[in-house]
Amino acid sequence: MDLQSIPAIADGLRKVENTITRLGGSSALPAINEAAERVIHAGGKRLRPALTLATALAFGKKPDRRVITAAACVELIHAGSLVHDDLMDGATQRRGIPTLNADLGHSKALVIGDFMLARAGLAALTAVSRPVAEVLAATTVELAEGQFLETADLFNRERTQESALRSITGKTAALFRASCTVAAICARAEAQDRARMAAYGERFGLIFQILDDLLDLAAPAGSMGKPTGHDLEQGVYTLPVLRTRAKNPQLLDGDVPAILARLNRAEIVEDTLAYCRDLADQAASALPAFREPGIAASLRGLPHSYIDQVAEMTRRPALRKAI
Ligand code: GRG
Repeated sequence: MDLQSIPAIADGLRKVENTITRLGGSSALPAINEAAERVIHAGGKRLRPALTLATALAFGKKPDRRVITAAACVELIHAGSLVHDDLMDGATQRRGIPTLNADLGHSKALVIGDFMLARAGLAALTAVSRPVAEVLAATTVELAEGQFLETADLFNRERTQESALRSITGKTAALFRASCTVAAICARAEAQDRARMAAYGERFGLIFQILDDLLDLAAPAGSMGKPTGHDLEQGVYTLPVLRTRAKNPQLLDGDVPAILARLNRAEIVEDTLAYCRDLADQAASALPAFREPGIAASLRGLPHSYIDQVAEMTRRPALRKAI
């Protein structure tokens, strides 16, 4: 399922793109604009702003300037957090081009990530609404906390599943949740429906991160642009690994090749996909009764469709595409 194949979403995303470009290029300092624009234009699936647009449309709200700006702010926060993430990981490539830290050094990358996050906050406050700005500010806090929890647990063989879940809820699912919530606010949805959309977005975000973690272990070698077991190498013991460790307490003993040799690829794929399918059922049943049944059906099917796509990727490497 591809949200971007829905004409109203494709049209909205073109406007979102213009707004992100304008915001990313709005510094008084040309060097900041150049760096921010490079990150923004390097690509990315634009899944989060597509979710914002889909949610607004599902509530019968046309994507007006506020909705478009809210969607652009969500993507700008995502992009800024990726700049910080690359910095923390010492990553040299993202979206097929050198990372800012590799190109400009640690300090400049740090403040350009800060600029993107702060610029999104300012735009949300001045061009959307105070409630949307509050949601995005609270989400940025959660992103930092989620990432902190992951950092605090690096190489911790006693890491619990609860701790991993809490971390990914903050570092990834919170922004998916916000992508949906800001649209529900713009559409003046009832509080109950906002909460339902938030639950949907959070579950979808968890699925998205858990499958990202699974692909790190189970995608065919060379298909992800990084070596198999990169997270393990970095000391991040992800939920799929921790669920496997529950059945095999010695799993994390020894070095990364030993751990990978102990992992039964078929078993971890099957277990993780089943776990995600349960979350996808929860996401679908959280959805409110919408005014636009077509978009509602797309939202309902989206998490399962993404799971199917990843299941296919674990079998065949060439299938990664925009959803
Ligand atoms: C202070 C806001 C703030 C951030 C600092 C570094 C950090 C804390 C948070 C980052 C958390 C992080 C990197 C989460 C990963 C989320 C994820 C799965 C990213 C990949 O998303 P895609 O596949 O990327 O949608 P594209 O490139 O398609 O946009």
